[in-house]
Amino acid sequence: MNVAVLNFHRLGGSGIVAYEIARALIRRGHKIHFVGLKPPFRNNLADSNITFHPISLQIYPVFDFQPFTLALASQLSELIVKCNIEVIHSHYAIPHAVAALLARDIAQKKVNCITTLHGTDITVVGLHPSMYNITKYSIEKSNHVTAVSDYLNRKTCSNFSLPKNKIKTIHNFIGSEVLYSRSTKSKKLSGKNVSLIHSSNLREIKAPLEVIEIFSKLVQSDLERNYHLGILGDGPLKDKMIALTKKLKLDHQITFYGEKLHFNDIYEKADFFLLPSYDESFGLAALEAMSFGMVVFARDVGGLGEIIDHEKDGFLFCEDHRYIVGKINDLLNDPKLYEKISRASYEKVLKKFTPEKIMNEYEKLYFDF
Ligand code: GMT
Repeated sequence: MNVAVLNFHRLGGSGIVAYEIARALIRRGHKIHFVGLKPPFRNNLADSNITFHPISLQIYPVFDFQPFTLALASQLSELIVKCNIEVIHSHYAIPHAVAALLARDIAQKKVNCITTLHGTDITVVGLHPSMYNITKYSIEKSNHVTAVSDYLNRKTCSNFSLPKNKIKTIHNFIGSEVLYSRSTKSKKLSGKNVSLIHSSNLREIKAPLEVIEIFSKLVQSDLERNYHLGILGDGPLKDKMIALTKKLKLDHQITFYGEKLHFNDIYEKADFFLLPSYDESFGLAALEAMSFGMVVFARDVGGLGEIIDHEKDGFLFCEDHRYIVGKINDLLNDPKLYEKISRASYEKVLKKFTPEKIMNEYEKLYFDF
């Protein structure tokens, strides 16, 4: 099948998921057409079954804002005809699903419009009064709508007064090239050196300042060990994080890596992952960490409980930082327990979150038209 994929090219969970779905579809013999301003962040356009179609924008002084959605819809409608597009898979309702529906109407062809909801398109953007009606419309008019967790599914149905069977939950997964290349299937603690990771877009919702506060309390709790925290990603709170790091005199123990395309070497060596987000429809960052056997501590919000079984393959916490510090110390003092949870975390990914498990569900929707 010829499948057009609309997604945000910037580093972020939805783009990563769009790209991994595309790679899995190629292995199943489909042809993928990424359509957007730039190729996806994690891209390998060397594959002859992937084509990138750039969208051009008209710069015209009358426009206060360039109408990207309209340009996308217009150029996508041409591609539907030229490339015989049978499926448009939109990641994020706004603006992608809307552009897909418009393009199909313009082209007047039979095209299966599939929309995958990732989180903030529903919990933030779509709920804003300026976008509510068009978000609801894009969901109602798509042929199939998927959400990356039951949590997001329920929330969308309730926020937009949709029937319960309108949306199908399909969890995210870890791409097989990434997953099966892991050299560590479970981790062992390495004596006095303890390494922690946080990775996000460093926005308010990810509570990245709390990551530094938790780390500081951990360092204070045992001055005998050598702790290191690695921060991956970039975003609006980075400067405040750097200032807090300096204030707490943690400069030598915290590294800001920025946005990193290749992070295997860092993740392979890390023991714990911190994700104190205030909301997280799924938490792909946590799943990626688990696929390296890291022990994840995540706030008990959103869809994180659909990934982590508390105290079995990771930890879900509420407000109290003392809980995290206490639990990390317990695990450091009991390396066998640490290893058990680390192994369980990797095995959970293998058992539930591989393309082999998830992709059949997407493919069924592609053919159901
Ligand atoms: O986490 C973000 O803010 C980025 C956002 C995105 O669209 O890239 O992530 C959302 O989609 C990811 C992939 O499905 C999920 O793993 C994240 O939980 C979700 N973010 C939020 O719900 C805040």
